[in-house]
Amino acid sequence: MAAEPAHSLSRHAMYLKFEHDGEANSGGVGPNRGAASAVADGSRLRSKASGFIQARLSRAKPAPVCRNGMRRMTCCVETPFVVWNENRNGLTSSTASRLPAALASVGSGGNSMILRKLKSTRDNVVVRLAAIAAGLFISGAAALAEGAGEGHAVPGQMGLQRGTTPIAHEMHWFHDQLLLPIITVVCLFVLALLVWVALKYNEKAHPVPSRTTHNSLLEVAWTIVPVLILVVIAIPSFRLLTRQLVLPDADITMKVTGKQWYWTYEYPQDQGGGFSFDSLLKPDADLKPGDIRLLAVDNEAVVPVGKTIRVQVTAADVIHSFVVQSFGSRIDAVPGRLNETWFKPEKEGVYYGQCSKLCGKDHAFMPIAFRVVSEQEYAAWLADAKKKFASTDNSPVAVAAADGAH
Ligand SMILES: [Cu+2]
Repeated sequence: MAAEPAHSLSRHAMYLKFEHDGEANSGGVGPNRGAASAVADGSRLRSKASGFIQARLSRAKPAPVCRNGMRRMTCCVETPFVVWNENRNGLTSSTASRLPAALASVGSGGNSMILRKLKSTRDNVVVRLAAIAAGLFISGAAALAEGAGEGHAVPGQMGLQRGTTPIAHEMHWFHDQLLLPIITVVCLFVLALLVWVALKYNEKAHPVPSRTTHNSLLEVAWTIVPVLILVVIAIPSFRLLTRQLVLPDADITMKVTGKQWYWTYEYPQDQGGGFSFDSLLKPDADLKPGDIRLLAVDNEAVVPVGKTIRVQVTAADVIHSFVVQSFGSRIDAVPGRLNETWFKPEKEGVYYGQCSKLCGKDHAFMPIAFRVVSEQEYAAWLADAKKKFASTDNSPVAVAAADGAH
């Protein structure tokens, strides 16, 4: 029997011989009483198994029902795993070399040996699946760590843009350390339950369904546990929202107005400015080396590093939304209403954002660009900007709302 080619028919034969010989012996009824004689006579087994295969292939007879004790996973769950695995991988894997030996052992009375072989094959599958899962997890984590761009997204990035303000750090902690682990555990738990139910309580393995309808402890648990999870999420969530929306004392206040389809930045006179300018997407033809297509603008807003910047946000036409991911800032720009957000950049650089409210045909083409510079550079820029933008708006610009009047 060892010389027999280990094609799928043989594997199937092994399974059928091993598990359903009792049925073959007794005409399809009664307990598994033919097993002992099957071990004693390998050739007889083979012919019986072949008969079963023929019956199965021709579909003249329904699939054999397991009579080997419904609680045993090895009977109706394990073997499909073997067949599945072999069909998927062909016979190139190490299991291929083990199968002829397993078949040979039938003739020498090795039922328990087959069982061990099957178990080791199942373990192999589990190990492989675990390896795949671990690989995905590691590559995902690496992508999360590497993919973060400084001030903008990068191709192939997974995860959030690197944060550069206290709020952004807190948001990232909330997402990476709290939400992601919770959703991962919940998903894996639900997946495990589904797999368990599908394998253990399918029609084949569990032909007589349970009549259980209530389990008070279980029902209380699946009500209380999600509530507790939501409470655990809600506490830091509300704390973060509060920190975002309650503005600290600001060093600089500026005003940003969303328009179809660009942004206007105003630096009030009482904040050292007294000018405003429009900031439009740079067309492809104007891009210089280092510019990022669809993010670079003609006039960037400039702010000093390490200062608390308060941004008053409104719109002139339709609703826009002021979002700079690296700052953790997101606030709607609503015509006739003055919203506020704030950020305190920790690092110099250029940080990009986008309008995040569908506002018309060029919604995708009105980026936000903030250049964070040192205080000296900021002072120099202010002086230049006053001259550069003075002609565009002669009316003095002042902070729209008194401090603390929000
Ligand atoms: Cu917009």
